[in-house]
Amino acid sequence: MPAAGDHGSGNPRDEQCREISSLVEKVLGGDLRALARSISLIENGSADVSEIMRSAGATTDLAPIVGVTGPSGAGKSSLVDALVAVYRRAGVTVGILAVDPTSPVTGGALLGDRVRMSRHSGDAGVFVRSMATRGALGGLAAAAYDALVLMTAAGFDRLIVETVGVGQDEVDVAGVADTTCVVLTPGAGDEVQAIKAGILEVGDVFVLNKADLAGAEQAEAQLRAWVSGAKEEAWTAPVLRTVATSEEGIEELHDAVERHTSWLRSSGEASSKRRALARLRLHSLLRDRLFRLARAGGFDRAREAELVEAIANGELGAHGAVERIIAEISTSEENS
Ligand SMILES: Nc1nc2c(ncn2[C@@H]2O[C@H](COP(=O)(O)OP(=O)(O)O)[C@@H](O)[C@H]2O)c(=O)[nH]1
Ligand SMILES: [Mg+2]
Repeated sequence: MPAAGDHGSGNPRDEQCREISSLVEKVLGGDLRALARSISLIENGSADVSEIMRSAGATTDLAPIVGVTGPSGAGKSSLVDALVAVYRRAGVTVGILAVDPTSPVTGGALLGDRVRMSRHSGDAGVFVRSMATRGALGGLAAAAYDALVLMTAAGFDRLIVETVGVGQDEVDVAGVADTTCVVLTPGAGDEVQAIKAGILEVGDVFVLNKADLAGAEQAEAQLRAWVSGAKEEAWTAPVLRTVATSEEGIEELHDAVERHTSWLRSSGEASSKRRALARLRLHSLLRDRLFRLARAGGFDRAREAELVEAIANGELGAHGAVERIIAEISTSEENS
């Protein structure tokens, strides 16, 4: 807060706040460059993130989020590109977030994505953004969510999150989506077998892409068997066959996604999903903030190294170490 008598001349904190609110003002007005800049701040774990998100307001009515997840090379970006074309024909605007925790932003996978999405470049109704960092405030899923909130604030009707790979990070990010499409291909049997449990659980729509390749029939049968054996729920996850490159099955995919979106609303599932997500975000942001507080309060890397050493040597239990850290932070708080 500015001190009393401050006339705004040169208080850097004040200046910063004004800058952030003017940036967010532009985002709310649909300025895509401002949107991109804000997302960069989020991605870099900037100290201004809380201020940005506060200024953007509590966007409770987030645009529906479609998650597209599955192994690398399955055709996710190609499918997203084709799906976006269907939305655009209906006049629906789309914000896309491609999340790849494994590669830097300049990496090959994302570069490929940009090329595949290039047909929509120049269309102001489509916003494509990559996000790669793990360092973001509250983790990748929280950063992805904040980016999607800003896209909603900028006026996009539909949001799509493409997550590369199928590790825990990606499943977490997929958890942000309202409707998760799991994309698989024929001949990826072994790979799929290994990750089966995780993806079967998160999938609302299953897509067997590259249905033009040999083995599509068997792969589809296998996938159907797995899906029907998975969780028993009110929503029956459809299994669709697509050829993203020639846009076969894309209208069906679009319809399945829209059907799931309507079902979420009518069944009340949407609000319980949002509530679960709100709790998750709250926890991850709180953990992150408390950790930063600890860092600022004396639990620096040197102190951390000492404690780690002590725990590893058996001189101190991890629980005992945490007690000490808390005591040390409290002391530093009282002295400040
Ligand atoms: N034969 C065939 N190739 C496809 C299909 N969909 C995508 N591809 C190709 O598969 C490769 C990987 O696609 P991409 O969309 O980048 O996959 P992602 O890594 O899952 O995003 C590209 O060369 C695409 O042209 C399909 O349905 N059939
Ligand atoms: Mg891709």
